[in-house]
Amino acid sequence: MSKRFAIIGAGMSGILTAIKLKQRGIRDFAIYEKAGGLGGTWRDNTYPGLSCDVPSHVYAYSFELKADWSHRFSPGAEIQGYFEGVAKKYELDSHFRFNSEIVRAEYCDGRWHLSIKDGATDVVDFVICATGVLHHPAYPDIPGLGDFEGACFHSARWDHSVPLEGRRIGIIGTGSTAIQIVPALADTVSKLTLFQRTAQWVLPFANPAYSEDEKAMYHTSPERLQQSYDFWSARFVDTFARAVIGDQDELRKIEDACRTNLEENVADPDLRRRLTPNYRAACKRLIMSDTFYPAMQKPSVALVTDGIDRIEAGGVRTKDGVLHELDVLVLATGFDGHAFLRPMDVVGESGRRLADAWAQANEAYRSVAVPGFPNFFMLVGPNSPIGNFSVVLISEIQLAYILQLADLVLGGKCRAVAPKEEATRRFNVALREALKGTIWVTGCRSWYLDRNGNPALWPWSFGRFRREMDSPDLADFNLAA
Ligand code: N01
Repeated sequence: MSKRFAIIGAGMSGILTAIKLKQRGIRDFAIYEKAGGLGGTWRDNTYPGLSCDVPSHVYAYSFELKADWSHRFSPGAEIQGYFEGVAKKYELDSHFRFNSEIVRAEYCDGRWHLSIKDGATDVVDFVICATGVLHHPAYPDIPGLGDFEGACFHSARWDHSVPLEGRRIGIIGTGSTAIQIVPALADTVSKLTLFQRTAQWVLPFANPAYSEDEKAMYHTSPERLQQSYDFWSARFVDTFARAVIGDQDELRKIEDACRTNLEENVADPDLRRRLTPNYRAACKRLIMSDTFYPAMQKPSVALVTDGIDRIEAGGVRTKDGVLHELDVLVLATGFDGHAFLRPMDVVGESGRRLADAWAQANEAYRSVAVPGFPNFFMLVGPNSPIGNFSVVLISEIQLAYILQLADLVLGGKCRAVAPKEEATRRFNVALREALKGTIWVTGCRSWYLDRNGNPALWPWSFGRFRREMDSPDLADFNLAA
């Protein structure tokens, strides 16, 4: 009997999974998506200035490189268009089940029984969760948030019906998102107030447009396109990825570049002081921008560093007593990067709940599987190397690993596969130990850190990730006969 797969999530990882299943001749699968369309983060985020902070040539499937990206870091709408185009090319339409949130997945009699929010059900042999990381908006716990009388929305839920031209806009937060919004709006609004709780290190990365000649060159020469993919991949691996896990030389170069950027590009000493972070560069996700500092010095833009006391009908009142009057308030306050599959109720063998297994911490075996949850896999799960590399390549590597495990079942070697408790514990002990040597735990607050203060990232090199994910060590798995 053929085996059925459910893919949960129609973003980058879900589309990838569907393509790879089809390429293996597997047709019996559905892609469940709670929203009304595909694209994940690129569907949800539409804020002004949105672009990828990973170069376009590497933010693409390795088997589906795109020659005609408009910019080195392409705009969000273009990336969304890329995923829509790829899904169309691979004829995934009939597999999508939009507006179909899986609320429960229960392993029963050797199969996964899925309950969808609208009451529908499905029974499958494999579940591959592609539910994303930066997916659940984090709303700030600031008194009076509901009292504001103007328009107020999260950056990932941008309300495009709200006019911005000539109006007073406030932005809370100074992460990658806010730092893209500020330059995009600085010339449109009458006043833009950026409420900064913590300053950011900013690496000056230019975002040139690709010329028509360059696009034509990449189009006619797949080798050159591949070279560009390899170049940007290697650049990440050799610099940034090494720095964050402890290469002090690389880290120093990044710190120097950030400091020089601030010193050379922010003229006013007081503004420079207020934009100077008090923690080490790359402790938080590093910001790449050469437009943020110029925007912050425009007459229409104000930086507010006094803490927020409360939000009132007319605007934001800071702790110094000043009311910053606003027409629109944008919450660029990030995401809960630790929710993973939640709020889905996942029940594995012997009634074991994922919520209980993860009550203390999200612990997985090499980010992709959890003991007691057979034939159930995750892409970009806990401790994936998301802080250091292109998430697309990470997902491809993890999926190739997962499909090798699925092959054991598909090939009749076993009925079900799940990691052993002991192997998972061993992996997580080593992980915690290695995380102590990373830049992420050097004393800053960031979305990387879980409630125990542990970064949800991969603390080793990219080479090690590739090696460990090349093929499963079957001694670490229970193969049910
Ligand atoms: O969110 P963040 P983000 N009062 O968590 C502040 C990816 N990304 O959406 O630093 C006041 O980084 C908070 O302050 P502090 C990228 O991986 C990718 O900007 O905690 N302020 C911080 O400044 C990125 O890392 C792209 O003190 C409050 C900000 O809100 C990740 O998404 C583009 C507050 C949150 O920053 C998240 O970035 C954009 C409060 N109560 C983002 N609560 C692309 O490549 C929070 N803050 C497309």
